[in-house]
Amino acid sequence: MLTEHQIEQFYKDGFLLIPSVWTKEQIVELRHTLINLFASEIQFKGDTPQLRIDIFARYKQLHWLIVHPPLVAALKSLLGNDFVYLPEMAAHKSFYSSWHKDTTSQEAAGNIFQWQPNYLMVEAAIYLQDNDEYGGGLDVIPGSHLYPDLRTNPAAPEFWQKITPTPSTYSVPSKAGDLVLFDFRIDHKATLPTNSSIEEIPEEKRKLAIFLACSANNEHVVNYKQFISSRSDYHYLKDHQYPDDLLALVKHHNLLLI
Ligand SMILES: O=C(O)CCC(=O)C(=O)O
Repeated sequence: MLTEHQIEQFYKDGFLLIPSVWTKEQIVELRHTLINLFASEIQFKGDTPQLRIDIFARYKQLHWLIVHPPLVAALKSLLGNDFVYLPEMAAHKSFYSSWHKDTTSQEAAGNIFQWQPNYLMVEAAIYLQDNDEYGGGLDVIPGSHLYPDLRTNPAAPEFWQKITPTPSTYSVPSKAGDLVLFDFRIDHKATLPTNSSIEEIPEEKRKLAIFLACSANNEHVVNYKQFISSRSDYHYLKDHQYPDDLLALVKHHNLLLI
């Protein structure tokens, strides 16, 4: 469960680092699971050598993760006891995104519901290595979840220019086992290695990460699902179904998965 101070910090900064949500043994197990997953042949349209999508529908060995009590407690504190897991759950291997908001695409498509006062969608990021000179974590612009999107809104540059102090970047110092929660609207990117090229990163430090999209339980869940279902790269959502054993597990824990 998060403290009031942590919740305030999240609302102010747009992200929160929560230490030691997983044990060292669980991180070793997750790294092992993901290494095997990425070593196996691509089976599903939309997957790539760096990306596996819809991971909870497809991989039973990961089911325990979404009912992991410390994760669930953190999400309930922030999003409410009836929070919703969204159908956007992925694993990354050696993938490095550049600056964006997770609302950039929906905004580019003309949606504005992400700026409604009750909108609250977060990404629960599980980085399976420390964020250090090899990268492997998240860079953010603290506070930018409240600033307009520079990529979609013509008025944004003028807005950003007037902000004091000038917005700056911050590399979240996460350790393997920590949880990073970030608002979909925060400007963020993957932390790059500082001393080596991506190819030179030692195997045990190779970036592996899992992202779970979650929301407060309100009308924007339907808005977002409608938006992603309309995207051609989310073809897995056509006739999407979770397996019965996952639905039973989630129900047993009084959680919601749409
Ligand atoms: O690649 C990363 O580590 C950052 C995650 C990200 O950009 C995203 O989930 O939108």
